[in-house]
Amino acid sequence: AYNYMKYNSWDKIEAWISSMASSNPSLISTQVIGTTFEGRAMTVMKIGKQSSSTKPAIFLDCGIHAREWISPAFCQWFVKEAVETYGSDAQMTSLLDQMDIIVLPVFNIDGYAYTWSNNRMWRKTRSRRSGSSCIGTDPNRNFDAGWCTTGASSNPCSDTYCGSKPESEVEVKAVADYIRRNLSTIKAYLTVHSYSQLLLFPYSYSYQLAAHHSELLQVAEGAAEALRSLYGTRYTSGPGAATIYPAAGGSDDWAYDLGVKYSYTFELRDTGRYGFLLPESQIKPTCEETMLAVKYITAHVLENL
Ligand code: 0X9
Ligand code: ZN
Ligand code: ZN
Repeated sequence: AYNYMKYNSWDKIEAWISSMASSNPSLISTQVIGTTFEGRAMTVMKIGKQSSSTKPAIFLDCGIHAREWISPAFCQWFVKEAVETYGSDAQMTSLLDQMDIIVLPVFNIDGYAYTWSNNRMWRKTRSRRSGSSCIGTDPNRNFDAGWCTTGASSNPCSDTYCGSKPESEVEVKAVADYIRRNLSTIKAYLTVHSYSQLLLFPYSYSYQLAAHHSELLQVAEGAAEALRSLYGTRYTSGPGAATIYPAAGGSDDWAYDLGVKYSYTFELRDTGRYGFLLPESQIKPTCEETMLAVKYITAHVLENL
């Protein structure tokens, strides 16, 4: 059986995506949305009860940053829980009856594979460009949202390199194209990072408050309270710029400005003791508590369709 309580290599995750889809055909369909710089297929899993009409959807991605291993572990956990609890858990059942959750289990696959093979602390993509021997762009600085104006670097050797232009990274372009193509159905954008125990929403490229600031804050605080109810884990909620740091080119700000109102970035456990090297013993509790926050947000999105 698949071990959700361990970190899994890309090869294992890739095989898991296929096997989950083939063993749950009534709940999961897959679609390849692009190819990474090194040629790996980017596959999204659409989770939801099949319907003849197009359902509203939530886009959930994990693994934008390669070294944040708890993030892909959460996307896998989410899919497992969805499949296991559909039909028994009332909230999950009504969610999947009414909406589709589109899960991208690993956004930055090349970077993730590199953290397994060469450098555990790699963050960026693995793209090469002429004129520099340094490799990779920060995918969360490469979206077209105040691109490279603050908290990002134009130096290709930096860990926060914004790329040669917005969407220069094929992985970013693939996700942005998918969301643009499906914009009329996508009601929320959730992206999972680590670490710091934060629930962030726009803006990060500016200190300006989002048009829906008070609703976004209220939902974030409710989600953080739900998360805390399980093991007492404390999260801080707020707009990215003021809560973590100003940083342009992020997926959350981009999705929000495109029109996806409920746009949130999770920064999962911990607050720095283990940081990116979160022990496997914390995978289950971290994922279980995060499920409560994600379900809280989805319930709010459902109420406001
Ligand atoms: O800096 C980031 O991209 C995220 N933190 S991390 O430690 N996982 O790298 C925070 C992203 C917040 N949102 C934006 N900056 N748009
Ligand atoms: Zn990150
Ligand atoms: Zn609500």
